[in-house]
Amino acid sequence: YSPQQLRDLRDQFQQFLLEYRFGMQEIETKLGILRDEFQQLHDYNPIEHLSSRLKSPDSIVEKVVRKGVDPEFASIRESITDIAGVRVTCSFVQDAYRLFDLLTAQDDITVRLVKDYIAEPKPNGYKSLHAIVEVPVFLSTGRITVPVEVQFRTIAMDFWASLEHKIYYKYAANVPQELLAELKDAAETASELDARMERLHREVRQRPAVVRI
Ligand code: 0O2
Repeated sequence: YSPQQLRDLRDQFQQFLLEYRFGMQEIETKLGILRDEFQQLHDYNPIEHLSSRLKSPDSIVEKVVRKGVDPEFASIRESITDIAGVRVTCSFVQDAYRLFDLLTAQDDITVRLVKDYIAEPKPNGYKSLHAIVEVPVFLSTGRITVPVEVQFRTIAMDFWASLEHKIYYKYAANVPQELLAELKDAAETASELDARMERLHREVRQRPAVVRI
């Protein structure tokens, strides 16, 4: 590569990532609107935490190599669908599904893939509802569609996943068997807590409010 070709490649890569950032911002705005409207209408906030991240260049390269993807922008665009990621953390499982339904029902959103790891957890105990959605973004050059991976989960699922992630990296993916078993067990405990909190929440909502005079 000549220095000019390298500069062009850098510019193309920056533009490539920028498009994902825009897609991510569109999804964050949509979820923020749903949260604020819910708060206004029902005096209740179904989203505890909203976060987003762009995959790092290193992590994109690692996935391209691991999946044997052709290192061209077009192939990467087609095969790596989690470059833009938004995470929606809710108090209750029911809210995670409700937000998924409300987002995916919007008529400018196309659902490309859904992986329901809440209904079918991963063998290690991981739970979350994943959706790859495509959102339109309007640039000066016209309309593009950007895939964004949206993960819906509860606080308990998020707590578990963040610890598991740390352990996985600490042991460079070779986690000792007894720790894996403990993690699996902790995932069960997290699910029980989710079920219990949801039951309590439903019960409280059914009771009449105490009016202070
Ligand atoms: P990060 O740090 O969030 O960017 P892949 O495993 O990526 O080859 P696929 O089908 O693209 O396969 O992934 P999938 O199953 O939809 O899950 C991708 C993301 O979900 C991960 O992103 C994690 O955020 C989360 N995830 C999936 N499985 C686990 C798990 O077992 N434990 C934890 N803690 N998180 C999980 P990244 O890119 O791995 O990480």
